[in-house]
Amino acid sequence: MQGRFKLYYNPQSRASVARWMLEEVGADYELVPVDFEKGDNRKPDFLAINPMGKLPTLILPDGTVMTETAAILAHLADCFPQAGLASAPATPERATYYRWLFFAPSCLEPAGVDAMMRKDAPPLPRMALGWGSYDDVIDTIEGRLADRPYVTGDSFTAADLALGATLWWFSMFGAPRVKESEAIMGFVGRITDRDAFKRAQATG
Ligand SMILES: N[C@@H](CCC(=O)N[C@@H](CS)C(=O)NCC(=O)O)C(=O)O
Repeated sequence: MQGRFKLYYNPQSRASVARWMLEEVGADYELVPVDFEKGDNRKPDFLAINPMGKLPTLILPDGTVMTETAAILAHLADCFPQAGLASAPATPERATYYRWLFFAPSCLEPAGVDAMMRKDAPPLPRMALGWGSYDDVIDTIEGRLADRPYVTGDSFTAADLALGATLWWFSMFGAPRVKESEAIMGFVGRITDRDAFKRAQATG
């Protein structure tokens, strides 16, 4: 794909996941630093771009604004098919890819944030929660990774990046059961060994 992407960026944020993906696909991009401590993301000029005041915020080469990490990953995977990070549309493989790509922001992430931040609070009703329970989510991911290296099968896709980035983050912030899980930590080790991940960790 032609043109330069612009990523509003803070290394301590989900913008690092979008940056990882930009590195995976070999996109031309620039970073616009956003300092949370100075409140850059709550200033009117940034809120005019993303009224949520959140990162990642990605400007596509044509000026379109994108937010939502998983959506950004999906779009970049489609824009750079040569990177091979998405299955072909309207195939069973694509269905599986979507399933796990969406599982990251709709189940894994809220379940983990709830488990880490409301540790001593009574559990929320399982039926009302999209993620059911934290244990269901972790059991499901462990089951999925028990006999395959990546959630969609034998090769790495944007769905692995979405899930793996969140699991990596959970492993550092002490989310229950993550560090103890061989299947999960094996997966995290595989994906954080990628060159694009290492490049995205570089400062700047
Ligand atoms: N739903 C968004 C969540 C984005 C998000 O919460 N970003 C955090 C950083 S990891 C943020 O920008 N926080 C700053 C704030 O809310 O003031 C996504 O998946 O991309």
